[in-house]
Amino acid sequence: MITALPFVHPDEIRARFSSAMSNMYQTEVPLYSDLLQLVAETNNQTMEQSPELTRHLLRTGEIERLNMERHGAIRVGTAAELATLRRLFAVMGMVPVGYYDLAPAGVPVHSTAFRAVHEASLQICPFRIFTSLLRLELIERPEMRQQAVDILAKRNIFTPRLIELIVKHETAGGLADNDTADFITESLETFRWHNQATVSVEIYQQLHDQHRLIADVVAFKGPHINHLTPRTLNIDAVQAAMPKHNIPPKAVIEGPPPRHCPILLRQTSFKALEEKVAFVSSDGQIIQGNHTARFGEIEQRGAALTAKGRNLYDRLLQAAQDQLQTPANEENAAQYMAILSEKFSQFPDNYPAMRAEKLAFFRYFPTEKKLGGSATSIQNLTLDELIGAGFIQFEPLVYEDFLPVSAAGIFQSNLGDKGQNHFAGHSSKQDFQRDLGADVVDELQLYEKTQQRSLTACAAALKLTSLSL
Ligand code: OOG
Ligand code: NI
Repeated sequence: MITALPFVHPDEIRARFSSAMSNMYQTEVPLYSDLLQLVAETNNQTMEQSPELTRHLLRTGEIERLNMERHGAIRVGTAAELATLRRLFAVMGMVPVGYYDLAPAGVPVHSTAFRAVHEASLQICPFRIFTSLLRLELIERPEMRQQAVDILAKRNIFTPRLIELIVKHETAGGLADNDTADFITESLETFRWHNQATVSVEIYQQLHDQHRLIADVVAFKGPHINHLTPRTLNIDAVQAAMPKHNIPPKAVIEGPPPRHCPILLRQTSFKALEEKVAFVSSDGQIIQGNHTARFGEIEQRGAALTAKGRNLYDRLLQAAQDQLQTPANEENAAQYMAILSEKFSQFPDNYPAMRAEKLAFFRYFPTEKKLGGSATSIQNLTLDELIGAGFIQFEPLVYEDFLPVSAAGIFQSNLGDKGQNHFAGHSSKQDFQRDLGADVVDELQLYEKTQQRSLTACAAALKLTSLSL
């Protein structure tokens, strides 16, 4: 009798992959290791100093995922590469969520984030990967565009064994333990750093003159992971401590200002490293040179906002940038932060108000309060009344996604000052989805569903026939 080997759960594959990726990046970029240590120390201190925050992390379970929480970023050059990545990430239960157009901010890419979608899966491993596709159509000179297309057409970023395992997953419905180990080793091959370029130093320079990003995507064997970002509970503290640890931070933290109740995402990064690269001429001659691509980043995550909350966020951020007039930089960083805080005084900074005004998504939990003889008497209570009577508590849902303006700021800080201000050309979500071979998931619907599932669980615990917002 043949017994089928049990499949490893995609959540487990993702957890193993995320940890293997982190180990690989620690050996590739030792400064990332130092950053991890700094973040872990700061997180412990922050929790010691704030019992309220610790209680919140315990209630939502976030405390268990904190130390393994990270996101990475990669950039690819062709539709075929992007579509195969989608199939690769599907093995780990990661699907494309959201569409980010970075062209208006001067970065010739559009992107999505591969991640798990269900709160139970996110709890096991929230690993996400920001994935960008180079928009070759934005390269102005046709002969350069064609050259990039030709170079990219020659490379294969996936090993044959990896493709075999992806197909096996698709046809059999999963991967067994030994295949999982192979899958992880083989996929790391796609994301590791190659210190040999695929082009000559002259071609590299031409690509680089068009845009540094074009050189980074086109001149190498594969989409090297360009950063891995741990999650901190206090980004201001880490930003302040970075220089003392010889980790140079960018001038300003991207995203909202510091708040009592954090929202969305705040991010900062350290400058890209200059790394030695061997360029190969057509006659096989090797010339040593440099390339800067890989950097480090940290982030602090807060509440996921509803469409209404997000509109308010976008409006206040824009107002702050309009008032500053020039892009935030080293000289005006303090002034920018002051303007930002002033603008955001319009965004309520306590959870009950954010809930009442429907600015954020929440997760509802039944409390310890016993029903006693009140099972029938609470039947007709509204959610607000049940909260008021102490039967239900709520916690903000953590934002699992990215912010296009912040992402562009992170890109820019690593692309130097020569970057173009913006690319004309319309946003093309449809083109992106065609290249990806699938539609991207709408993140707002995911938060909505998680919120609703928590209400359903409360209704069951309190023996209510239904419960709605
Ligand atoms: C991606 C930059 C965006 C983030 O956290 O917003 C990003 C890249 O540089 O490839 O990672
Ligand atoms: Ni990032």
